[in-house]
Amino acid sequence: MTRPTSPTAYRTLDPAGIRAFLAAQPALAARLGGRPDEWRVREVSDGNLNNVFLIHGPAGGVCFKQSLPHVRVDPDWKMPLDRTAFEAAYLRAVRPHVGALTTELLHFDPDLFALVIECLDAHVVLRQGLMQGGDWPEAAAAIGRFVARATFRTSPLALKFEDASTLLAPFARNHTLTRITVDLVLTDPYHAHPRNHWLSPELDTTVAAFRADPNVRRRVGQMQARFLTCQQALLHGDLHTGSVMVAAHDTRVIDGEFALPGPIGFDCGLFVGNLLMHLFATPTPQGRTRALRDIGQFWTHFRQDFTTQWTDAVARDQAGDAYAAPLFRDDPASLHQVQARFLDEVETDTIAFAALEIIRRITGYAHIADFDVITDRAARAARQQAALHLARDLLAEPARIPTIAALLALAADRAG
Ligand code: SR1
Ligand code: MG
Repeated sequence: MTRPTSPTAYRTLDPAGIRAFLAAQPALAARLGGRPDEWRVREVSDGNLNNVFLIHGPAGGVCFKQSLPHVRVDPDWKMPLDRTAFEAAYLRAVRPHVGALTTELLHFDPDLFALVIECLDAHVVLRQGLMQGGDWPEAAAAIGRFVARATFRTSPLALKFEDASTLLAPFARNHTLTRITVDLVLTDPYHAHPRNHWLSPELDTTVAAFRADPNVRRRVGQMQARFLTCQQALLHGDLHTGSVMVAAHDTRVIDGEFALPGPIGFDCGLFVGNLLMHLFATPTPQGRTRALRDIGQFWTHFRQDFTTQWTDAVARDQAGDAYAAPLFRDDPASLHQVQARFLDEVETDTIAFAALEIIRRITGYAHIADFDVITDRAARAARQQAALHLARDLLAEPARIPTIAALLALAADRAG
């Protein structure tokens, strides 16, 4: 997957280079139509890591994404190029199971580390849409189904262990981006680190308090171990609301470059954590009602879909080596019980990883834009503080908030 590149093969393509690159691929050129000099190439890079361009011709459009030898927003932070190779591999692995809940991979060039995917012209990034007050009532349920299918179908619940191991092993070598997650999400916010920063001094005491809390530290350590040792399925690895594109009746998960084997609750927790931050950031009661609705919808549909797939796989004798079909196909009560236990554990992980995501997005390296809609600086700090207090409680007192239902009740109360 990450075969060595000759030192001269890679170059960062500019718009002219992208046009020539696409023109050399007959299928892509046909998709765009017309002549290369008629194609419009527009840069839309807004993530932290890569260059992204949209290219339109008379017949259609494509999206071109290329790794840079550094973090896009910090050229001094050097980085290997292989992340787009992992994104291409993730799309190949999950697209057969999730269909149009993600994008079609049109081309991958392993020398340029360039990926071409379908262009989603009718869509907006969910985070941006939510910040502008938009509502996509079907999106959270669709993401629940996406996570259920992408994880169930890549786990030993659905696969023979040999197949699961063969599928997951290459992703365990996604070292560069997993290192980012280990440092930026799971470790740095809990000690003094030069990459950490936060909006205002009002948050200083809150940060000092959760760092000093042994209950928080113990739980964070436990989630670090869970992330690194519990390889339940292939994860997206960075499933925040900026990794989702939405149209009225169409929802797509993008940006699978952080893919790795891990605990299913990590993907769930990142999505729930980002919806919780939107809940605290959104200025209107309607926005808060929708954020709570979306968290509930996501969780309900994830759990339902995961259970349905599992039950069907056992009934059709197509289950994997974990909870093998011969043990459960004639014992629906036991199957129901083990499914409930498995998903309760995912729920516990989801709540803890949601808390970690909130803390790192407010006090770590990579912040999110959601809070920017609050123009009054003191009010913004107060909303961030409320989100941090919730996250602290989720980590320090897990027995008090054991379910998504309990989390929704508490979050509704705290967000007002
Ligand atoms: C240096 S990368 C920082 C963050 O951006 C990505 O989207 C991931 O969320 C990562 O943690
Ligand atoms: Mg991304």
